[in-house]
Amino acid sequence: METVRLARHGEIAIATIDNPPVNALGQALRSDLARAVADAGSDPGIAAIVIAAAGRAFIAGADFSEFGKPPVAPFLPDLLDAIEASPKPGVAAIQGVALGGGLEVALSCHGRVASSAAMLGLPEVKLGLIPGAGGTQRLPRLIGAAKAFPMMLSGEPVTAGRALELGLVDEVTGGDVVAAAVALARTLVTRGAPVRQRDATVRLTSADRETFEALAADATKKSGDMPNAMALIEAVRAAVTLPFAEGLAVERALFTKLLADPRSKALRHVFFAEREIARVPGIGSEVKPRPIAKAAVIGAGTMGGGIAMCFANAGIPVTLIETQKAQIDNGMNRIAAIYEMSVARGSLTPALRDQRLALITPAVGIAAAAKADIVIEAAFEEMGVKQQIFSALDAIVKPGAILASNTSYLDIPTIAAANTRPADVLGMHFFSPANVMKLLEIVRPAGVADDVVATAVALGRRLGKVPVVVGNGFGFVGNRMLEQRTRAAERLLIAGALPHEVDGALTGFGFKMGPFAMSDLAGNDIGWRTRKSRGKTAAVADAICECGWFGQKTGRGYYLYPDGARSGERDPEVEALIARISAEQGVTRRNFTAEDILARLLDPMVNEGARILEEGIAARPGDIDIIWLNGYN
Ligand code: 3H9
Repeated sequence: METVRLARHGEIAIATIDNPPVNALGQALRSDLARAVADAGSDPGIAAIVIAAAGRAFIAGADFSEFGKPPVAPFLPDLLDAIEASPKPGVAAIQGVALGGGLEVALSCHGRVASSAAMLGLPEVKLGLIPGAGGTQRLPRLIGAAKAFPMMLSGEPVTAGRALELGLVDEVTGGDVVAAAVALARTLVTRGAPVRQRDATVRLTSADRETFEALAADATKKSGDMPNAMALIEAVRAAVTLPFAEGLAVERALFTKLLADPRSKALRHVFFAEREIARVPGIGSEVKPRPIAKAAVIGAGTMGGGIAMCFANAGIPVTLIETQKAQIDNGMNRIAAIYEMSVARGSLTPALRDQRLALITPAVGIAAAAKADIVIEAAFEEMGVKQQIFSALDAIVKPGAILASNTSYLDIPTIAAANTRPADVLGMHFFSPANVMKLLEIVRPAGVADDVVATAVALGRRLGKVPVVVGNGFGFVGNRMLEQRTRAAERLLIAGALPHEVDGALTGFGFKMGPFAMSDLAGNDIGWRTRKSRGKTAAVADAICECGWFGQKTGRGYYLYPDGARSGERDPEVEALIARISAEQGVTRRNFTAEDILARLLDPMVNEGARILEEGIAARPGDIDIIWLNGYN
């Protein structure tokens, strides 16, 4: 057998799973495990079987890469039936994570021992699914539906200690988990016929059922639009009301249906894309990042301040640089106010606030960047300003220091040309608010050294970001696609739609915000300034800015924000202004359905994404998805 080693410890068989990297239950493993169970079952010298595993995971669950392909026997539910039905007790020796199908294997055993570092969970909901190999039926029988349901609904794994409290495992050990499992197996042998989860009904009391129904009602209120949450309720209800075999059939039907749901397919695609972005084409593990002990950020505006906070939050000392004392004071006050808000909310302790603030050194003048291992420029979005800074840095920073620009659109090689060390220059594009948003586009121009890119990626992770390496080109990936949507949204207004209709279509689709609410939040003047610098116009957007309606900060933009409101109200004046512009352009306004609006907003983005791939600005389609998930919600 390739994925399971069978050994003996006296009358106890030990089947050790070894299917790197995470012992996922692919066809080969299912087949080998089925054979190991059958061999142990038919061997008269064997009294019990311990299922153990090598590596960092006990079993990470079903093998995702098989989902969507025609299933090949042996099927996991059948294998678990065989383990459970065996007249010889089976004991799981859980040394690492037991997730999804992995925990379901353990649940089909007659006893479970976990090492103290193990984590156990049924995370299927996070993939738009529910457990599909008996988890929804066996877990409620083992620990009660009132405890099993929330565990499956959150999908969060529990520690071994918590698992013991829940009754999910029989024993937790800080020592040799296989030896402890062998000892438990011997005890179970002396007790006679093993207790099977399918027959266990002692926990399924009417009180348990009532608590579960109350939790289910609450979940329906909160997640009624989530098909997996609703399916989970149905499956657990089957566990507490139907015989085991019927409950299993209900679970199977629901699981199969969810597997084909596009939302689940998308979540699985994201799982792999998240791991794929760690692999930067052309940069292998032999490329070592440069050490980063000190940083400098140039520009203490909203972006620069947010970036400095990222460093402080990660425990890296950072010098925040401005040209004038008044500007740096403003910047530091803004940072202090943001930390203060976190303290008031209870998400940050005063001690941690002080520690973080102490890591940010305010300074006036670029010479303060001299000792930094990395300098991130977050100054005004103008090529001349950026070139001046990069030219000045040349004479100041130490050899090997990395020079990054936080530009959202500008050409990195043109910025780097102001400097004699272009191999050390790249883009590090943070998203606003920089201390919150996870996305970090790392812009890799031709000519930058590989170890500089590797350093930026490693640093991005240290800062708690999701770093995605992209090529150089106007707006890189995220903003380049966003620009297509922005233009389409403006065209929709002139053609007949209103701001709330456009925003509503996008939020209905699943975005957290529509383009006009987002522009009002960020400040409409930002786009206005960019358009002017590029000699571009947008009739409605320009007219709104000409009125001084810059968005939330001025109390009105595309919407009205009376008394500092955070969400906008329709503004009849804006709607009249839009109608006037349509008339001026000779456009007869018409109605749009939400579907029409979506197509007009999203199709140009999809096309732009395809062009981005074609030009090699993004390495893989999944990279674009990760950018949109983490940068634009
Ligand atoms: C399920 O079980 C359904 C059943 O109820 C019913 C069935 C009928 N399959 O994350 P990492 C790969 S649903 C295939 O970087 P870590 C991963 O792509 C399943 N591959 O390591 C990566 O590959 P690469 C429920 C998988 O140490 C490598 O393993 N289970 C799977 O940070 C290392 O992964 C889950 O949802 C898989 N199931 O974290 C658990 N899992 O190196 C999902 C991982 O080529 N997995 N890979 O990029 C995890 O949460 C984490 O991977 C884990 C390890 C905690 C296990």
